Amino acid sequence: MKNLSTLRPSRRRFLQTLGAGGVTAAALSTTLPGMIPGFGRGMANAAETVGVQQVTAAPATARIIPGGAMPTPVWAFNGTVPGSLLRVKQGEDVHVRFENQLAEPSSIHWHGVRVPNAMDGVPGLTQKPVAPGDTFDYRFNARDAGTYWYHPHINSPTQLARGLYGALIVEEAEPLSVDREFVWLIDDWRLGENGEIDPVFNAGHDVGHAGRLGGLVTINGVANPDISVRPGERIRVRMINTANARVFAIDFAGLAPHLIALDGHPVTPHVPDLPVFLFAPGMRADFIVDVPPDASGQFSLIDRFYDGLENPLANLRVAGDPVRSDVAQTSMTLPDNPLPEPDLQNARREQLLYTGGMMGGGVLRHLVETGKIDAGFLGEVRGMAQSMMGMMTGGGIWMVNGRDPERDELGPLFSLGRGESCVVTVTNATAWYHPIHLHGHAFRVLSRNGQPTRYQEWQDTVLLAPAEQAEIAFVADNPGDWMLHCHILEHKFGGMSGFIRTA
Ligand SMILES: [Cu+2]
Repeated sequence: MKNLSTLRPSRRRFLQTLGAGGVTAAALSTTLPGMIPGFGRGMANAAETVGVQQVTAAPATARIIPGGAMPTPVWAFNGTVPGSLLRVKQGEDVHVRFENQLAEPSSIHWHGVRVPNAMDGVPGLTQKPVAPGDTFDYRFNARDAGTYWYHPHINSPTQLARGLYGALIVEEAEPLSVDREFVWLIDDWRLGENGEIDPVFNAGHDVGHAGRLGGLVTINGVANPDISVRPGERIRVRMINTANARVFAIDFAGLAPHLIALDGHPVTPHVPDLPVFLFAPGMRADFIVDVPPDASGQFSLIDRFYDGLENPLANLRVAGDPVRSDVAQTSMTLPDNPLPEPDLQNARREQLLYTGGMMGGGVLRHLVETGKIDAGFLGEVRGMAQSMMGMMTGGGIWMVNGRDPERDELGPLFSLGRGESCVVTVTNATAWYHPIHLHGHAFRVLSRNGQPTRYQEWQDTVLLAPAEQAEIAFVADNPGDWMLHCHILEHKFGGMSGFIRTA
């Protein structure tokens, strides 16, 4: 296979893409029952959660190779990729009994959900690993509505790449009025010659470049599915990027959907003004797609992140009688979640500086020369980096404030008082994209490259382009130790890791 991870992303389409509140366009799909064999896999058991929900991780097979030539051995939650769709109502108590039938330790992390610390699923930080044959009960209240997901948080580059992920949907008390709803888990698979999942994980080249990119993109385990839609239909599409490393630049084929939520939380509904929507690992995006009442033919959604290496995502085939004669006019505005508003005047200020990887030196130099990185802070970081040199144990491809938090055992990146507001300046002084994910909280993205964001969106995973700097703000209202790491899993492995401590 070509070495995809050395390629540079398309610049012309989204050079400043992340600028004002995100990007995009939109949309999505799912399918009518039975229309695409297997397309609904993993969605079949989407029943309301009642009592204890069992989620078991175990080896399985999945037909992800186009044409159904042969089943691929995978690891799966409840036997399917994606795993069972968990759907609850906002405010509901969730109780999941996780059983590990793998041959190695595992866990479940509830990505984006503001759970109690002991339920966060991070072995070594919030719980013991769940050993083979053991169970662990996860209990939390689903206080925020939105689109979330679950996956292991140990040996993640391997366990996610092998298929361990599923969606958690928390419904609003009053769901939006739409004709249908799709839940799309978008993945990227690196397969070997015989269709097996390439068993080499954390390869040095992947760690230092763009991560483990694959050559087969699927939605809900199906490559480029055909999905039937009707003229005039209004569809809510909940998208989740479950890939280890692939950032998608989604071209919505002129559908111009409205973005209504990011990382589960409502944003002012708007049609993103860039030609593609940048969608990084760990992120979620909810769109309202209105199929034009006079549409015919098909809308082919395409990933355009790399020029010349486009990935087909899905074909929305228009068929049937129009649902309505004009575009639906019902509200697209979601009710706010009960998130604490940071006090920006009195907030503690922290900095996170990401460096390293291939070709990062020039970016760091540029940011220093242009004053984006404070000289005093850089001095502290350099001192720390030097004191680290003797301790390096093979990681340290990437650094966070001069540290390798994945290995250095120097404790939290920073600590906060309970209820304290914090503004963090996050600087990507590398030549690569990084989606930075904070556990247990949502933060507002206040600015990018010094410019206020248009929508001040709440996120738990903020994508930073090379040389980009963002300010995020949150209230440390959830006590415990919380991971703060790059969601390109090979980057985390290589040092883009760490945690913060809330008293
Ligand atoms: Cu990264």
